[in-house]
This record gives sequence, C-alpha cells and structure tokens, in this order.
Amino acid sequence: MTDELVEEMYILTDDRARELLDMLGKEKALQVLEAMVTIRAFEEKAEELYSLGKTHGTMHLSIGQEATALGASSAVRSGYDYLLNHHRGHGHCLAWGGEAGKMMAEFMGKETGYCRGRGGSMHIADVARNNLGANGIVAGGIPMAAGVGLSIRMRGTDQVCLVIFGDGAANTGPFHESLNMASIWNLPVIFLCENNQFAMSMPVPRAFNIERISRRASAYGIPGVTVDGNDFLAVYEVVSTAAERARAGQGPTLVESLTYRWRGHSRSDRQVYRTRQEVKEWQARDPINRFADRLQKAGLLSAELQESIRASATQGIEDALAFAEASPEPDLATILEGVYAD
Ligand SMILES: Cc1ncc(C[n+]2csc(CCOP(=O)(O)OP(=O)(O)O)c2C)c(N)n1
Ligand SMILES: [Mg+2]
Repeated sequence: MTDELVEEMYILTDDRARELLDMLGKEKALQVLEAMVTIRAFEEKAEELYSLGKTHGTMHLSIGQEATALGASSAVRSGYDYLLNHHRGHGHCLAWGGEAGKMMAEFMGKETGYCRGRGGSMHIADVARNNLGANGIVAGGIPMAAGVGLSIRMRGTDQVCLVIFGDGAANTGPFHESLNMASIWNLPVIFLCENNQFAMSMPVPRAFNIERISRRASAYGIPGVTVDGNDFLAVYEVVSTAAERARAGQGPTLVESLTYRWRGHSRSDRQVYRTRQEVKEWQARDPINRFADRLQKAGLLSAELQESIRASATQGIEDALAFAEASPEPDLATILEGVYAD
C-alpha cells in the first residue's frame, strides 16, 4: 500500500482486515485485545487513584485511544526499535510492554517507579526496552526522534524510531524542523500524530486550516497518511508500511491517527468546549468493542473468552496496584540524586 501513503485517508477493506487477522494469528490477536482492555483498566484505576489523592502531579488519560497505542507498537519491534511519546502516554508505555506496577509506582511517587518516583505520570521512561520516555513539553519528543534516527543511521542498524505526539504538537516549530531534518537526512523515523481532536480546549478545526494534518508531510517531501485511529488493524497496517519504508532506507513517514479522548484534557478540565452528544458519538466507536467485534465475526472470540480476558486484565491491574501500594517512598537522603551531574 506504499502508493496510498500520500495525503489520503487510508481505508481498510473487510477483505484486507481478514487477511491481516490471519497474518497476526489468533494468539497475537487475543493478546492485542487483552492489552487494550488492560490499558482501559489501568487508566480507570489511575483516575480513581488521582481522585483519592493518592497520586502526585497532574494526569492525562488516554481512554478511547487504545487502538492507536496498540496498532503502532505492534507494527514495530518494541524493545529493539525505539519509542518516544508525550504527556498522554500511559497507553503507549503499556502497549510497548511496560509494567503496570512500575508505572503506578511512578505516579504514586514510589521508589520502585520507572523513574524512582521522580517523574510522575508525564515522565515515564522504560529505557531498558528502548522506550526513551514521555515528555511534558508539547512536541518535546519530536526533535529527539530525529536525533535517535540519526544515531540509527550512523550505527547502521535496521532499527526505527516511533515518536507519538498530539495534534497540538503538530502546530509547533519543532514539528516542522524535525520533519524537514528527518526528510533531508532520510532518517528512519515514524512520526505518529495522535489526533484526538483537541489540544487542551482547542478543537482541531479551529487550529488548522487544512482538512488533514498528514497533508503537512508533502511540504517536506515525505509520505503522509491519515488513518482511523480507533481501528487497531488499520493503524497496524499503516504503521507497518511506514516501518518497512524506514527499514528499507526510504526515510520517514507522517501518520495521522484519528481518535478521540473520552476524558478531559487533564483531571481539572470542566470540558465546556464540547457537547455530551459529541462524546457519545465517539464512544459508539469504542476501539476495544470494534476490535472485539472483528474477532467475534472471524470466529476467534466467544463471550466466555472475552469475559476471561476482561477478568485477567482487571486482576493484572489489581496486582499492579498492590505492588505500587506496598512499595517504599524514596529515601529523603537521595533527593538530589539525578539532579546534578558529577
Ligand atoms: C511547549 C509547551 N507549551 C504548552 C504546554 C501546555 N500544554 C500541555 S498539553 C497541551 C496541549 C497538547 O495537545 P496535543 O498535542 O493535541 O496532545 P493531547 O493533550 O491532546 O494528547 C498544552 C498546550 C506545554 N506543556 N508545553
Ligand atoms: Mg490532542
């Protein structure tokens, strides 16, 4: 589908969806479903913990955006390839193979957290798995991805770097500079714009005078494609093609994934800029239900199996919480560790 990677909405046909499911296989498809259900359960628990005052700092939830996280990370080799992401990053980290317990410990300020409780929800990194971390600076990860791409080129490996950012980030200088540099240096980077329709209270149509953010790719001479971000298989297909191009030395791609955040921007958002009806319409396109439907139609998922997947995901989150709650606070004597270089 390389030819289709140009300024268009990628449409996944039912025939192609069946082929992709066959290629993935039942075991992997069910793992994907469980991972999406786990992200949802993680975010719901995170929301509850925040409301109970058990977390530190603010929190940005990705409920409704699970298919983009799973579609993108399943299309690359997590742990070998690289990931950079942004403040709404819990789902990306889990999809990349992150441990829910260490993530919860992180935003509960515990020593066992990914960054020893110093970073909080917006700064989770899992460097051992080449997840180079989330970033509280809008667009902060995008130039880093160009740097990672350059490092891959210089080391001559076949790795790629996936960088995930929001629609708001696509209206910043670093976005344009990084796409240009990645293009002229032909860097193996997948720029994934997770268009969840808002940057804080700013709706996308008020912030862009173009219909598709992916169209910006043409300014830098690279492919750009928009995809239904609530359809796991469609995201998987498009990001796989972008990864193949990057690995084959054909340079970067801009992918725009159309999705929707179900919750407010952060936990303090009163959401006066949208209607309940709009939220309901997007909730009818729930990425988890849509993938489960596909699996049911393909004969891969029964109601009992779906229930056991839900129960296993819920148990996983309860175990993660028990680990985080039982973990120690950092020792005050270590407060300056990591702040100053020797
Ligand atoms: C450089 C910078 N400017 C402004 C902010 C404040 N801010 C935090 S999130 C955000 C909106 C980001 O929107 P988007 O990129 O679409 O990501 P989303 O929150 O929708 O996932 C803004 C403006 C910031 N953190 N960094
Ligand atoms: Mg956004």
